[in-house]
Amino acid sequence: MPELSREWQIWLKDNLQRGCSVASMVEAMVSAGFDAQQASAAVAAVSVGKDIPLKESIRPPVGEYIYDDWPIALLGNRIDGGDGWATVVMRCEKPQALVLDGVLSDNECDEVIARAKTKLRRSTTVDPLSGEESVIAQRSSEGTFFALREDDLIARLDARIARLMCCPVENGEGLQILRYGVGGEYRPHFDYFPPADPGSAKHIAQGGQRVATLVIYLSDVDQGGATIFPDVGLTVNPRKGSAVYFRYTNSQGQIDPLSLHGGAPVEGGEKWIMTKWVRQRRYS
Ligand code: PD2
Ligand code: ZN
Repeated sequence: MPELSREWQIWLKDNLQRGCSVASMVEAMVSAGFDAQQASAAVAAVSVGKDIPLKESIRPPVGEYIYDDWPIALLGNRIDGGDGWATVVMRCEKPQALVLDGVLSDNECDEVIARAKTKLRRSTTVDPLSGEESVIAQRSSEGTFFALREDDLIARLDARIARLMCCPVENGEGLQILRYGVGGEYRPHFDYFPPADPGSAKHIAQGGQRVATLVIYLSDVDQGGATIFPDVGLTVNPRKGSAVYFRYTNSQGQIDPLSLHGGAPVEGGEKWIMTKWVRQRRYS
């Protein structure tokens, strides 16, 4: 039985669910560099519901990742956002994660939602093979992006977030806004581009690997919708104006397998978030 990375396993399951033919999937795997026999065996196994062992070299074993000192300007339990302070209410060392209160005011949350509402589209994820954005069941939300410093409000938020995350504004991608209705979720995934995936190269070419994420909650959620880190049993409940920060690429370029995370299904009400991803180098 061939060994496959987590990303390839997800890709196989999603494509089977979408009704792709076995032949087209084998062909895609072969053009990504797999041996034809191995590709056929993998597609055949997944199509009859068999588990394929995970390839350890692609999902690095826990313990190898070296945690840098916190690259965040913590002053006691607070971080300076330039135009206000955020409070650290939870800190996790492995993976490096912080829960922050007071990142956005209620008015700012409402204003961002109002601006995003008119341009929502079904969310996409990066196809591990081609690197193209595609709609998959893995991610059932609607979303939109704001260009860096798109308007005065967004520029103020980009600047505050960069200060909180301790990185240049230009290393950040444009803010992404997501809305999940009841049942909406984002199944566990990594925010970094898996280095072994053929589709990652074109994303890493601009600005390098993703280093850290800040998920800001723009709304309270009546029930469900937590951000979860399943490998370490961490659950962060959404609260309007608060955020969860996590870091998964260290100064040596290693990636942290414990940063696996997801958005649990919303069970009541709706969930709005704003996400900032930061790269190793200037991105925009
Ligand atoms: O909605 C979330 O809580 C969530 C969970 C995991 C968002 C993201 N990842 C993301 O935007 O990357
Ligand atoms: Zn994520």
